[in-house]
Amino acid sequence: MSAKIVVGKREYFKGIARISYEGPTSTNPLAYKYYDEDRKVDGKTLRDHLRFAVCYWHTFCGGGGDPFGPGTRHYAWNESSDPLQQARDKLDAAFEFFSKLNAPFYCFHDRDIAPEGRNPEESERMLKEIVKLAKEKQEASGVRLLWGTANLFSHPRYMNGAATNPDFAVVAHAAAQVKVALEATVELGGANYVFWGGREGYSYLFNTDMKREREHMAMFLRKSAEYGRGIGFKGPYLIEPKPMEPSKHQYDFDSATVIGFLREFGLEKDFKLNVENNHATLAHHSFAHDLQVAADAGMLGSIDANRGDPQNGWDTDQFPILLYDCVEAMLVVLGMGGFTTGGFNFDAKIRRNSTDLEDIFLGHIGGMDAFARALLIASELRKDAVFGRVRRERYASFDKGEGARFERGELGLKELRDIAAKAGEPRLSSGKQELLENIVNQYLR
Ligand code: XLS
Ligand code: NI
Ligand code: NI
Repeated sequence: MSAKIVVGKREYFKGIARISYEGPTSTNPLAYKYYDEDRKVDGKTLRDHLRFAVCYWHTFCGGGGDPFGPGTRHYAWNESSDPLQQARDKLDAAFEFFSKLNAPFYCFHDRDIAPEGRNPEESERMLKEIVKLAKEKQEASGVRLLWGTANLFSHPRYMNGAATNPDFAVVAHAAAQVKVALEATVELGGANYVFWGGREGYSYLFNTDMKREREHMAMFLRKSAEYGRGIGFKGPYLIEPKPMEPSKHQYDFDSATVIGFLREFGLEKDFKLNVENNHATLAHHSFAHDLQVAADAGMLGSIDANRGDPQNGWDTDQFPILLYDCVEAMLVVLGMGGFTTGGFNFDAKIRRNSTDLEDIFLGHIGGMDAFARALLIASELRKDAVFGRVRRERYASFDKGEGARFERGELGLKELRDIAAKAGEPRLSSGKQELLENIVNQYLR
């Protein structure tokens, strides 16, 4: 079902109506060219395949500030000098935006939707008030919560980490925040709960007990997971890997590191991964690589959809528009059978000099169209006889005979040596990379 448009006391996006599908030849910038939400691909609608979410932080909290200068966008919903009123206005603007864009989901940090108070009680009270209003908005619009999370990185108290802070008093504060953020997520029917540990890492090894910090992080995650289950949270907890920024050495470096960490501490049943394109590239992987690592472990929970800049070494969080990247991602997602609770969250922001109010619509339309188009292409590619066959056939020698016995663990080095001696030098077989690359390009239409 499409979202029902909800406008608060004041209409923030005047002159912008529902964004609808108009097809690839449309010249209307405020229309979808590929995201035809009811169209079915492989038995599922585009809406259910992609489960798009808008993030609160970049879209409604960020105004374009960077380390060299302040924000350039002065949004009307940020005008009130009373922080709680500002939060209410922002909520109105956010739901007007979600519903006009017709995005089925959204995501937030606790501090995006409500201000930080002078103490945990005050912060809790304000968050609860906004959650109550958000619930009404969700019901009125049909827009749902993909995931909630706690901001454990902005406040100065977290400068040495949150769960991994060397000071126990800070760890307790972080826990107080996660407790309420979990309650908010449950109250709003969130499908997942995310942990991104931006400050969980270190900058100098010789003032850091890394072993102890990682153990604290595992304990913190275990206690958080237990609490969430106790209040009825059924979805997966997701760790979002990132190698650096703001910490130099972030403990959740990449998919492989996080999977190892979860298994090391016995957390793999409750936790999966939320993989972000720009974080994968900061770890010197491709997006598809980190997705595949998570998928192979049965732990690809959700995606933060964005893109980095090939020349920059930081998280530029641009909207994903590179079709080739998106197709590779969709091949992995379709290959694992699609999402269950997860989706594509646009953890992406418009550029500092994108100052028109419509620009946040244009960014999201571009990202949604890129993934919709990629989904159609990836689905076709997966049906291409040659494209599928090459990978399968490369491993055919393990499908029967001695190869199959090796996979079953029936052959030791002694037997393998005798097999090699008998068979002689193996025939070289081509990896057929260029063939596959050319086929992919043929489908990019
Ligand atoms: C920052 C992260 C962050 C998480 C949510 O780089 O991507 O935005 O997605 O805390
Ligand atoms: Ni990021
Ligand atoms: Ni992210």
